[in-house]
Amino acid sequence: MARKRSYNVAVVGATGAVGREMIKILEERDFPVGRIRLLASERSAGERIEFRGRDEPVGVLEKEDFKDIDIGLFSPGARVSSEYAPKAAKAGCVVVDNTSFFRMDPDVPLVVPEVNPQAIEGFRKKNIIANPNCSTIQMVVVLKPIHDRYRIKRVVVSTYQSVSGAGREAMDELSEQIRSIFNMKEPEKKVFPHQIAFNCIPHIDTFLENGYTKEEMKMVEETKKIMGDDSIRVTATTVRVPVFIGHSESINIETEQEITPEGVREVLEGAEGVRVVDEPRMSIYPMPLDAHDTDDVLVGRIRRDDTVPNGINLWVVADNLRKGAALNAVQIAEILIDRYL
Ligand code: NAP
Ligand code: 3JM
Repeated sequence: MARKRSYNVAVVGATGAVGREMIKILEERDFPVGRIRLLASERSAGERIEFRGRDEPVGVLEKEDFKDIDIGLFSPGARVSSEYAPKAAKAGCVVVDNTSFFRMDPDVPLVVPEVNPQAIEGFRKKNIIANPNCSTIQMVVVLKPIHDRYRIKRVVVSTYQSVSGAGREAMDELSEQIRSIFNMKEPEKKVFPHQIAFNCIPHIDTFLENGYTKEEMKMVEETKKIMGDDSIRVTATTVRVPVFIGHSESINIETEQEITPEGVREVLEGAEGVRVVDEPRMSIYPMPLDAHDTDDVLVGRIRRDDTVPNGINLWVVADNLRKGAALNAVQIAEILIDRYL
């Protein structure tokens, strides 16, 4: 059978922070899109978004039957995906879903192309592939090459997550709070449980019985599934900070094998999707402002943790809307069409 040259693609949640980035990345990477279908809720019906120089209409997800769509890039929230991703999948569309809903389903692959591209093959069971959480993605891109060389036993991670991870309204909330404060007005809060401007909130997603948040447990569970190794112990603290784009992570790693900062630097310099930015004497290290609009996961502050026999500390930053969400999904779709469709 002759290989199809182009694919009809639906972007579901097209008007959101992730969806808009998805549209931009499809265009930038010249993804072989035949027809594009932009979908959102009734609220957005009639809006138009530019793709390849044309204003494309935004349609209503509920009314789409997905019969002539090959690939669906979904980011409409977990509840909406739980209902519509299986419908699209049943109609023959392969869904790459950005929400947490399917991630831990044993019949759904959870993929970061630099780490476990081979897992994509499992899409055939449900026609759904899950994109991991933004904080998990940038962490595992860095952990994988270190694990392959030194075998990781335990990871302690603390995150500094930007407001764009909570969507468009969250970005507006930070802007409006800053404006209000400078105008001596009381800042309003709708999205976050506390004022986010000039603050840090150690609370992302909801709290669980064990005292952790769901966001923290996503990092624990997803890491094991993607790395294909349940023995890696991960403990996380996830914090929202008043940054618009770019998540940062302080990562402490303990390994089986003897590990050195020089060895880690060498491993990371050869790793796909990673850029070492580490000249602290010149005040050079990764920061969210530098990660914005780039594809790489930036790593710096590589140093020994001498409180344990084999320990390393790292500082890792990436654009959460790109590698943390839309870019990772498009990279999955690229492998899908290259190897499987
Ligand atoms: P957002 O900016 O709030 O956008 C939400 C999108 O979902 C909008 O396009 C919205 O359409 C659409 N939507 C909401 N309800 C819908 C419905 N009933 N039917 C169809 N479309 C509906 O949020 P976001 O940051 O793009 O994130 C979206 C989802 O992606 C998250 O909920 C999460 O599960 C996942 N995600 C986000 C990130 C991240 O870094 N932001 C990372 C990984 C995964 P309207 O404009 O019509 O309301
Ligand atoms: C990132 O609909 C929702 O409750 C979405 C919540 C959400 C998620 C999630 O759980 O899918 C917001 C931001 C994520 C994520 O990537 O896990």
